[in-house]
Order: sequence, then structure tokens, then C-alpha cells
Amino acid sequence: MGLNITQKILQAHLIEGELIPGSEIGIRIDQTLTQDSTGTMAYLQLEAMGIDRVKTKKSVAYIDHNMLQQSFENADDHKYIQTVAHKYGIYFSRPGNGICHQVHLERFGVPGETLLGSDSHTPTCGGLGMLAIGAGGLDVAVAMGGGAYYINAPKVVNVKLTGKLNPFVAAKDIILEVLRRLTVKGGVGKVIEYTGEGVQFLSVPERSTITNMGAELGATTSVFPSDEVTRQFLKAQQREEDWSPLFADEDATYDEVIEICLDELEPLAALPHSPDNVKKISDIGEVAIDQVAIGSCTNSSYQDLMKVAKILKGKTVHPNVSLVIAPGSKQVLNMIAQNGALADLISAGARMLESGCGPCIGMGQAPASNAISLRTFNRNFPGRCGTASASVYLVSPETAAVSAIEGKLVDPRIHQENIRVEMPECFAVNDNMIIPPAEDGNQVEVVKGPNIKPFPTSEPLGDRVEGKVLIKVGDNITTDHIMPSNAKLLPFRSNIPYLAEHCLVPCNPEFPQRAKDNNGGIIIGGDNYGQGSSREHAALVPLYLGVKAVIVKSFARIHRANLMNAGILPLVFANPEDYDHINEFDELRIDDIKTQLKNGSIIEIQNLTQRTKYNLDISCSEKELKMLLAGGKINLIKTEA
Ligand code: MIC
Ligand code: SF4
Repeated sequence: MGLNITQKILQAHLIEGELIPGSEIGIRIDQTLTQDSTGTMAYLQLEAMGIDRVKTKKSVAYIDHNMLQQSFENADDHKYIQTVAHKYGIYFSRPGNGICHQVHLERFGVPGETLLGSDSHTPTCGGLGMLAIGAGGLDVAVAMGGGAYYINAPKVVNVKLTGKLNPFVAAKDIILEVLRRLTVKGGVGKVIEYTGEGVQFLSVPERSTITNMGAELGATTSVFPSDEVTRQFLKAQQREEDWSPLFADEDATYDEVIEICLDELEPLAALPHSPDNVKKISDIGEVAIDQVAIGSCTNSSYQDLMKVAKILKGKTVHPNVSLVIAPGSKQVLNMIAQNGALADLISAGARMLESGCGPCIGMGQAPASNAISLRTFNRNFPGRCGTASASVYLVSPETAAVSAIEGKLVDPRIHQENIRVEMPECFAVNDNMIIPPAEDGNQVEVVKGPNIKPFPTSEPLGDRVEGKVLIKVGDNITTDHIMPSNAKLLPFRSNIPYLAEHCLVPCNPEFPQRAKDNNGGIIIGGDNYGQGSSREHAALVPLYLGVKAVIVKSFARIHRANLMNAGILPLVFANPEDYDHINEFDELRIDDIKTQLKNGSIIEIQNLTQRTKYNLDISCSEKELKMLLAGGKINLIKTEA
């Protein structure tokens, strides 16, 4: 029987298990990436594993998130990552070189290989036919050490693209359409594989906009074929030798098929406060805007910024709008500087930011109170932009640019001029901001400034787990709720005790104090708990605060793995209606937990306050079970060493 692209890559990298959807498999990882806000933890964990040098084909450490440097903390993290990378055999992409996903696509991604990254948008490289997966830092550290990465073999969803996009309808509109149809939890346990005649009309960066935002579906990853367009892209990046063709077999089968007719697609927007709250712009009505932000790993390629420059050329940004633009990489910035497009952007009134994540992760450019911000980014969760009362709409670069001139959200098709941008035959390749690792790491001293604190570890599981319900939250709680990130907090990603004061504060400001007063406890949540980023801080900080179990209706994939790794029990209500009967401060207790875990996936918990019992599901693999008993992955690695 024929194979699809996902099966081909998984098959070629399979170390353990069988490709039966839902069953655990271990895969070999060829490449890893980290960024600075998850990187410090990943490298502290790598150091704790006691290996001398990474065992991957290529590992890259990027600095792109924490760039404000209001004080010494960010610079400390940068220095630590630079020195640890140099020692352990990891390439170091210096601050200013660009956003990890954009740079990885340009300079390192290889069709048919696997990439594991400590960032949820690692699937961006799926745009050139890589199987690229986001994970917690510890899983990435293990992969750097040569260990397999374990996931449940995914179902594969085929999104068939037919036809061709009309002018001013963008790749962003394709992924917004997929989000509209599947929702933010529609991709859990699935890989989204794009095929169809429409694929050939999409450039690699456009494909990557789509695979990037597959993270918002909760998907394991998303992938495109590697075709002639991919070859041309790699050739223009002066690395044609990295290309190989990769297509689904003619008779490949899929678990689900979705068809999108590109000719029929219209410009779309994701309305506040969820990436799946998607509507046609023509149906939204007039919305006056205060800010437009263009950039992020979703939409900051050369092609994106050239289109924006063409729209803005000779115009002026509306007086009520602040327009900020962050090019995705030094390569992009260089090219638009060299061809004059940067001057067009500046003349129109754009505020140019350095190549990095910037406003996407709340590092500056927080909008005014109650403001409306249009962003070409991938997430519009409440408060993520840095202003709790602001509302963020997610749109394409075309929509963002035309709207910035008009002062209101508009259908970009009102712009009459042609903005077609050809892919360059040759990108401005210059890797002088990428530092290769030292030949001999033994000579390198790792520098750890005072902001870098040890990470918390858990105890082996006892016989009984008990505690009060510290908080009860609803559906779709994001890691931005659990462990917020913004300009004030991001500098403290290496300082768990500091971050602990902010855990779950957007849901309830009393949470950290409650956890301390009760010596830890239990969190209750709804569906898709922990969606969004890969930050393991959303597990390490609750661990530090003494959280022993999280009981929910369902989990997002990466967060569940991070809880497991930290030694916190990720439990799911066997009967979702039991959620309704638990209150904050109820006293819960699980007896004989170790025996219960060994006996099967259903365990019983008592609610001592309400005098009731519930069944909880912890379907876990043998490996996960060992990890829970040991009190987390690091403990398990130590005991197995
Ligand atoms: C994000 O977009 O939320 C981040 C910041 O890139 C995170 C990683 C992090 O929290 O450091 C992600 O997407 O994984
Ligand atoms: Fe950076 Fe934003 Fe992309 Fe996260 S989503 S990697 S913060 S640009």
C-alpha cells in the first residue's frame, strides 16, 4: 500500500513502535533548534544529562525572543546560551540574525529529515518537506543527546488544495480557513499534510506560513511535499544539495480528507481572542484600528515584506495607526535594504523593529488601553500583546498593510495595483551571524550569570496524592494563562522562583499565594488545557509551587508531555460531567496511586469534601509510567544511567 509523506518520514526515522495511530513510537531526530526563552532550561537540562557533545546531525541555538535587555537578565541568558552551545557542538544564531523558524527555513531545514524544536512553531520547516515538531526543552535536550523522541503515532489529515489564490488572498487566508473548519483543538493527535494542484503555486515561505500556524490547530505538525518549488528555494539559498524530492505515493491513504478550493477563498481574519474565531473580512463590518504589527515567524519573509512595501510605497500610514514591522531575519532585512523597499516602508511611516519576535510575544509595542491591533502573527490570546484590554485580529500582510493606510480593517482587494513578488533567484546569503561550535568543547567555559537559577525537580511518586483544588478553570486555557510571557516576565525564563509569582494570575491573581498557603495542590481544567506554546515553564512553575496533579477534560499535546516530564500527574476525567461537580478548595485524594497506575489506565480519586468519587483516565505508555513513578524525566534518566 502506498505511503503518504508523513508515513514516509516517520518510517525512515522509526526506532521503536509501529505506525498505528494512537500507539507510542520513538523516532530519531536529525536536527534540533532552541530559542532563548526556552533554551536556557533546555541547556541546563542538557548539562544535567552529563553528555559531552550533541549527537544530532545539526543543532542550532537561536536568540530571538528576549531582545529588550532592559537590565542584565536577557544578556546573561544570551551569554549562557552562546557558551553552552559552543561547548556542546551547537550552532549559535546571534541576536539580530532573526527569528528561529525563519532562519532555520532559510539556512538549515532539509526535506525528509526530522527537526525537534523547543518552540511550538517548529512545524514552520514543514513548508520544505521536513517533519518538524515542537516540544518541551527537556525533550529537545534528550534528542540532542541522541535519544529518541516519543509521540503517539499521528493520524494524517490530507488538506487538498485545488485551484490558485486570487490576488490579495494569501497563504495566511488558507491556514485561517483550515482553523475556521477544524478549530484550535481539531489537529490534536494529527499531522496535517497538504497536497493537490494548488501546492505548486505556493512558494516555500507561503507554505511555511501555513505549516507554522498548524500549531494553532494543536496538530503534531504539518507538512508539504518537497517539489521543484522547494528545489528552487534551496538553490536560491545556495544549498541545492540539501534538496531531495518527497511526495505522497499515488495510492497513499489518509485518515481524513479536506478540500479547499483556493479560487473561492476570500481574505479572512481571526477575531479576538482565538485563532479559530475566523470570519470573512467582508462580513466583519467596519472596525477602526489603532495599531498594525507585521512580522513574526508566520509572516515576515522577503516575499511578505516586499508585498507590504509595494502597498505602502508612496502612501502614508493613517494618523490613528501605529505601524510596526519586524523583518523575520537579517537576510530579509538586508535584501529589502539593498533593493530600496526598506526606504519605502520607512517613508510611509512604518516603525522598523529589529529581526526578532518582538510584539508577538509582548516584548514591546503593547497597544493602548482598549485598542484594536491587526497583526500578521499566529496567536491573539487575551493579554498576549501586553495589554489586557486590547483586542488582536490576525490577518495576512496584505490585509495589514492596506488597513494601515485606511485606518480600519478592510478587505485588501480595494487596493488596485499589482503587488506580485517573484521569488528571488538568489537570496542574500551571509551566515556571519551564525557561530559554529568549538572543535574541542572541553576548552570552553560555560558562563552562568546570577539570573540563571537551577530548575526544580520532583520526588519519586509516593503512595498517595492529595491536595486542595487550588483553581478551577474553563476550556482552552493557554500556556499564556498558565505562565504569562511579556516584556516584564520574559527576562526571567531562567528564574523559576521569580516566575512562580505570576503563575495562572490571568485566571486568578490569588493562585500563587493559594498554592503556597496550601503546600501545593491540584488544578482542575476543561478541554484543550495548555494549548499554545511549548514552554515547559507552564509545568516547571506549577511543580515549584507544589502542584501534584492537573485534572482536565482534555490536554494539548505538548503541555501534557511537559507535565509528565516534570512528574506532575496529567489526568483526564473519564466522565467529563464530573468536572461540573468539583469546586475550588475541595479536598481530593488518590490512594494507592502506584498500584492503581500499574493496574490500568483508570484510577479512582476521592473528593473528601463532597464525599464522592470520580474515575480519571491516565492512558500512558510504559515509558511514561516509569517516568511518573520516578518523579519526572530527569529523575528517570538519572536512575537509568
Ligand atoms: C510563543 O509564541 O508563545 C513562544 C514564545 O514562541 C513559545 C515559546 C516560549 O514560550 O518561549 C512557543 O510558541 O512555544
Ligand atoms: Fe516568536 Fe511569535 Fe513565532 Fe513564538 S509565535 S516563535 S514569539 S514570532
